[in-house]
Amino acid sequence: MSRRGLFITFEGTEGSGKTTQAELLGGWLAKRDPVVVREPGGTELGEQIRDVLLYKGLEIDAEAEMYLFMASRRQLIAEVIVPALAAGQIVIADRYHDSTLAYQGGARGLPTVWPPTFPRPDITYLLEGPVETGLGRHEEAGKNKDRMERESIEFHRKVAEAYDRLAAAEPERFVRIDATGSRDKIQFEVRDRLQPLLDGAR
Ligand code: T5A
Repeated sequence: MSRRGLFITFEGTEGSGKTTQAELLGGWLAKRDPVVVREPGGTELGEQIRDVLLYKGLEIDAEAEMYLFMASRRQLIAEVIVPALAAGQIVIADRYHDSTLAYQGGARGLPTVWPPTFPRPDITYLLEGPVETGLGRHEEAGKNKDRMERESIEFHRKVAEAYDRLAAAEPERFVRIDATGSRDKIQFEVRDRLQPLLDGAR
């Protein structure tokens, strides 16, 4: 299948500002009718899996957890991402497979792979900063902790270290951004780094 769209993903630890930036970018690109999705979720099945993974208070085996995140992703790919890219649309994803590589691979220590049927993003923004800052933002906003956010600070540090390794291994895809800057400053950088790809996609 030929791909004509542009696939943009946002990654980072808890509260690093992915949702904020994905939404701001979606607004900026509104004239191009981008598709903005979040993970886990984004489809009926995915939203139900999200609920099971984050909010049901279930004990979930680490490998079962990984397959649930990936099942949600596969449904999103089949229902939304591949059709949108094939139609030439821009897809903006708030988390994608790098999250599984960082959380289930890096922090839980599971062996992970990139399934060949999962499209590779054209560009991945990694929002980087102290894990305490992101967790602190959630506390300030009064967000109820989900199952993953209740993990230890060491767990979240391992996630950050895994992201660091992923970005170092693929510098042509990853754009590292200091997540401690203001929302506007980060968004400016996001747009600036995207412009060459947008020019190329015209
Ligand atoms: N997970 C997910 C896995 O383990 N494996 C996987 O494969 C996948 C896909 C998802 C959880 O599942 C895990 C990772 C997660 O633990 P979620 O609720 O979707 O759960 O959690 P997150 O994706 O981490 O989303 P968060 O809401 O936690 O954080 P964001 O999206 O990074 O941050 P955002 O934009 O919501 O901002 C957080 C707060 O900070 C403020 C915002 O207003 C908000 O209050 N903020 C800023 N404040 C100051 N300066 C800035 N620059 C700010 N930007 C945002």
